[in-house]
Amino acid sequence: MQESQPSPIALTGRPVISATGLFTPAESISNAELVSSFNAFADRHNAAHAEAIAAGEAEPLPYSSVEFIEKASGIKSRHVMSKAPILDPGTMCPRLPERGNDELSIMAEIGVAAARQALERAGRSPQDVDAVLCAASNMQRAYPAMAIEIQQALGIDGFGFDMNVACSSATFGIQTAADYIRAGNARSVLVVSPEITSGHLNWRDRDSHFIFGDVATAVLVEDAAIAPSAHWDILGTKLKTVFSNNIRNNFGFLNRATPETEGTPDKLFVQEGRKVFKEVVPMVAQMILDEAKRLGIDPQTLRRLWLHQANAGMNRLIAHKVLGHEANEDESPTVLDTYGNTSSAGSIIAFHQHRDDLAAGDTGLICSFGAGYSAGTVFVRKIG
Ligand code: CO8
Repeated sequence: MQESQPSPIALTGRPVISATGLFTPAESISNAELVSSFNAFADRHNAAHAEAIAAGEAEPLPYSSVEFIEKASGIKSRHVMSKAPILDPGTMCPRLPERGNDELSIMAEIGVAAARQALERAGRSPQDVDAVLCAASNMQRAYPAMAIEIQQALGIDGFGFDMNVACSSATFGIQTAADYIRAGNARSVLVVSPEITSGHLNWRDRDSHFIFGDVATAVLVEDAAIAPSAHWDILGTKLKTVFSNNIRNNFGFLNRATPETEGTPDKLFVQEGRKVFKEVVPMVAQMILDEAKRLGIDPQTLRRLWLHQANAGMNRLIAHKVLGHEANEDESPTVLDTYGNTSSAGSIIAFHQHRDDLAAGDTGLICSFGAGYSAGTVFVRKIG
């Protein structure tokens, strides 16, 4: 007699967020530590160029300030993967020891840690997952894809690929995963965002040295039919890109550092922060309002906004335009103070840490914005 096979679950094609995961590096740098290191570097630089400065041929480097950083950005501290070399005024960048090809890469390692937590929280085993998207601002190598290494480390049978849409990588990843579910091409997709931003930040640039921090997040997007009973329905996703040079990093395989170009600032993160602020706020607020209208959601009824964490002032303005009043910390929580800007991971950290108190039926918005320009919205509703 033949053994009976378990009957396959009928899929719904409705994507939901089953769980999220977070990896936070153990080390962190306070504004005071950061500014002290920068100012020591400025002293060294100014001493080395004292003659040119005295002759009026060069400008001295001004000091950075703790007060400015907190007031301009809302950031008080950031986590990093390699603290001592970043703070050493003679180094001022992370030193991450090279690993052999048979060892797990550092980006994959922190991605796996976040992914394992998401799987655990969903009560899911890696064997249930069909795909891994590694969605982040910069990959540590060209290939093989970080996503495939994460897939291998977790023991997932399926497929994976990398995607980079700067700070919007995670929301673009969530929509891509949701589309696989909607099309019936996957039942369970991990969107992993390991962000080692400390490697592409110019720690010698006073205008931006305070902005970024390291972290990894993971979002498990699944068909509602197999999701745990407590989950978040994805009501709608929307993506937008508009080309801008105001946030740029020219590092790439076609312009490898030579002795002449070594350390040139354009091979690291550069931005026109003021322009970004002015141009992105209205673009994102309008995008949220348009998408809410399309979905038939009154934006003023949104229970919580988990916004991209780049600047506390930007979030205040966007939240005000969306909700119609000044948002409090409960309506638009910030993780900027302790994490800094973690690129694509920021809105996911906020969602991960600030959602358990919401009631079933509450509707909220995960929203990212950043280089490209790029922006993504994911409207979600709590179930169970
Ligand atoms: N200490 C003291 N003073 C300072 C400092 C400092 N560290 N830095 C600047 N100042 C001074 C300036 O010299 C200037 O002085 P003055 O008026 O005399 O010329 C004054 O402060 C004002 O400077 P700004 O105009 O630059 O200051 P803002 O008030 O505009 O604040 C911010 C600067 C915080 C950068 C703000 O403009 C901002 O947050 N803008 C938006 C940034 C943003 O959202 N960027 C998106 C980046 S995320 C992304 O998509 C990138 C993805 C890639 C990730 C890679 C990671 C490395």
